[in-house]
Amino acid sequence: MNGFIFDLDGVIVDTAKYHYQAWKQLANKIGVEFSLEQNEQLKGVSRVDSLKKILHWGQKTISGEEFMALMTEKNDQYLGLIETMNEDEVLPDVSKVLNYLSKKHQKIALGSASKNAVGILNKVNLTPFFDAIIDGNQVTHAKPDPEVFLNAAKQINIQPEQCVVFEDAVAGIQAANAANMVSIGIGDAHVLHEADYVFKDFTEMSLEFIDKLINPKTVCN
Ligand code: B16
Ligand code: MG
Repeated sequence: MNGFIFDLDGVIVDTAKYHYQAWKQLANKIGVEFSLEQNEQLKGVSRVDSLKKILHWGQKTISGEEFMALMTEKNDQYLGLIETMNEDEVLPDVSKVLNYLSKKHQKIALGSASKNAVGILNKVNLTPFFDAIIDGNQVTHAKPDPEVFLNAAKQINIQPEQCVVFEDAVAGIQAANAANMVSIGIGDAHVLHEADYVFKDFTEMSLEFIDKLINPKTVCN
């Protein structure tokens, strides 16, 4: 039996567009420009580090109190945007892969930087697939630190070397590699070149490939 650890934002659901809207509104309010390219750099980055980056880009210095208020404001805005999210927003073939792994009795975990992960998984009705959920509320060191994935492996009781990570962020791929896990990038092959394998999305991943991950000794052409 192996462990399969999924990142959430960008792998299971596309919440980047909601994070973008919420951050953009907040940044513009404090007089900072915020582009889609900058939003790309926030993928996989924690809420607190995202705000630090935005303030740095805008060369703004604020008090600790203001910082906390802005964090709350962004999250409230984000929660409003994802309120009506449902299973229609699950990315293509994610459910097919989860069903297959579950049918093959593999252990499945979530390894996300988001503090809203549990709520989102519930909204899209995927919670029952997960044997463990490690999110931003349970880690002290953000990706590229391997903590989130090592923690997930521990919870499902599978050795790190027998775990596979699906990630859309460079920092997440680096975290998986640092944890000695098989890293699978979901997205652009150039951006995610440090991953062991890269797929544009799950529609490109065959069940034969997943079989190979489940049992590396399986010969697969
Ligand atoms: P929250 P992941 C990450 O989730 C997002 O990619 C990133 O853009 C976001 O800032 C971070 O979660 C924190 O999210 O504000 O909901 O705690 O990709 O690690 O699943
Ligand atoms: Mg992600």
